[in-house]
Amino acid sequence: MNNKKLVFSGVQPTGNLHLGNYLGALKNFVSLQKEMECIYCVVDLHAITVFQKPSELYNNVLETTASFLATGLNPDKSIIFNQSSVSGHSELAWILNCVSRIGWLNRMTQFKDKAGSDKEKASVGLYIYPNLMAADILLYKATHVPVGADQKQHLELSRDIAQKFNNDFDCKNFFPLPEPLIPKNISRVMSLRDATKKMSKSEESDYSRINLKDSADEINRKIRKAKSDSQQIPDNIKLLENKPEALNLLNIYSEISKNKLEAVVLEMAGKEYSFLKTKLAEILIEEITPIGKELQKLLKDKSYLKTILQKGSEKASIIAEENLKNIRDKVGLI
Ligand code: AQP
Repeated sequence: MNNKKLVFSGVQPTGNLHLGNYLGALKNFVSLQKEMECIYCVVDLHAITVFQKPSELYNNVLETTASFLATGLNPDKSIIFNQSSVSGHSELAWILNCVSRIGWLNRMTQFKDKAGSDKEKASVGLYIYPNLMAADILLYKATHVPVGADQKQHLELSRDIAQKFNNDFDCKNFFPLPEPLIPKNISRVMSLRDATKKMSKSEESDYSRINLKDSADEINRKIRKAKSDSQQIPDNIKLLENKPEALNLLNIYSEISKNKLEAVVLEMAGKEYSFLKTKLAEILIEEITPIGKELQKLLKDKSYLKTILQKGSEKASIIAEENLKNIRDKVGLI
């Protein structure tokens, strides 16, 4: 078996990237490119599982690419490309649609959340999205996948699909079983308006999230308006169990300030939440606004962004084609 470590992950071009994408995924992407070979993909085929206006999708693909670069991904170190430009993703997804089981997909909670109460009206693509995600990863025989906690279930499904393929086609270890790399401290950043939901691009209220493009004023305003608690900050984390909004703000502060949650709670104990909010806005502005400025600069040169995607796509296609040849062979396709 090939023991080479290879990282793959993707981000949907469905709008402004936010603090959740940054802490749950992008920050990890950047540190991994120092240690391993990495492939990072703007997953445009995933985005269209929910209708996207074509002109908005086009711009969002470029903006997600710019966000990758602005947070520190280096196209000379990592392969950066958009999913639809390498047709092997769709081809392998079809093969894996035939390996994956309907019962497995029926257990996916993200489909239930995104389809809402009227599942009959959801696209077929949204339902089989996890099979495409498995194809994204297995097409490159990736061994490690940095994602936020919300993607854990999909990644487990990718492992099940890889295992079943290896069994069905009698090729033990052909596909490695990909390992999730989920941030330990803050794996799920919650909405600033309702901390029972994750921070998300598609949430209607812009006040629910900090976007990478937000100005210092916007960050300040959003943190001030964020839900917290009317009581003072307690000196024990256990007392925050039923206060998800307060816990979310403290978690974000702990992650950005690189201090343990316990230490942050002790530092803030007895203070009003307005005190935490002032400090939190300060460190967020320091961390996020330089990314936003770089992002705005990169967006002025769309042809540069397209060149990055094209070069990445050429590199990704070479690996994908080589693996697809072997996959077709295993399945018996001529
Ligand atoms: N709130 C979050 N906390 C931690 N990690 C998160 N991620 C997303 N939201 C959070 C991680 O970011 C990566 C890219 O996610 P995505 O854009 O491909 O899809 P998503 O998870 O569906 O993100 P959104 O923002 O909620 O998009 P929409 O609203 O379009 O569905 C993934 O690794 C994800 O775990």
